[in-house]
Amino acid sequence: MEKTFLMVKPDGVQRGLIGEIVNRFESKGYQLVGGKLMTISQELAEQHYGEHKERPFFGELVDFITSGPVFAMVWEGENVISTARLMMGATNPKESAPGTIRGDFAVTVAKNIIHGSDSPESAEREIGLFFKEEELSSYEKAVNSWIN
Ligand code: DAT
Ligand code: MG
Repeated sequence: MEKTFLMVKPDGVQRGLIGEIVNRFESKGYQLVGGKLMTISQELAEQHYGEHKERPFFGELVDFITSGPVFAMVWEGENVISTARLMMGATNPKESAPGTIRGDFAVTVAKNIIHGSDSPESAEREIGLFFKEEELSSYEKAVNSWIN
């Protein structure tokens, strides 16, 4: 089953949005297979956001993502990578539709509440950066036959 890496950023944790965000993915019908509150090191931040290292906002982005605890998660389900991106909304909250996480809870691009992998390759890479294999649970829920 497809898996993605999602993370409530430090602004989302400070604003008390972990439960709201977990609830959206649970209610949708996706399954949580890993989760932890953690503080990201400078090194992990630079690896995670490596694709942006030449961008002018890179320093600010690394400072922000290391500024407080994040809630890192792995979610599983059919088409979860691209559907989670839809549920998050556009990167810039000025363009995120109401009803999406960023559309409902964020105002500026630098503090946009949530991260989500953007492709199967980045999902695999990011899950590997944040989680050891033994930190992920594989389990069946009886309700799955009513979702898939
Ligand atoms: P996404 O998080 O939607 O995958 P991204 O990978 O393009 O977006 O950028 C990573 C993060 O960097 C994004 O969530 C917020 C920050 N960011 C992007 N563009 C920015 C900008 N122009 N100014 C400040 N921060 C920006
Ligand atoms: Mg991205």
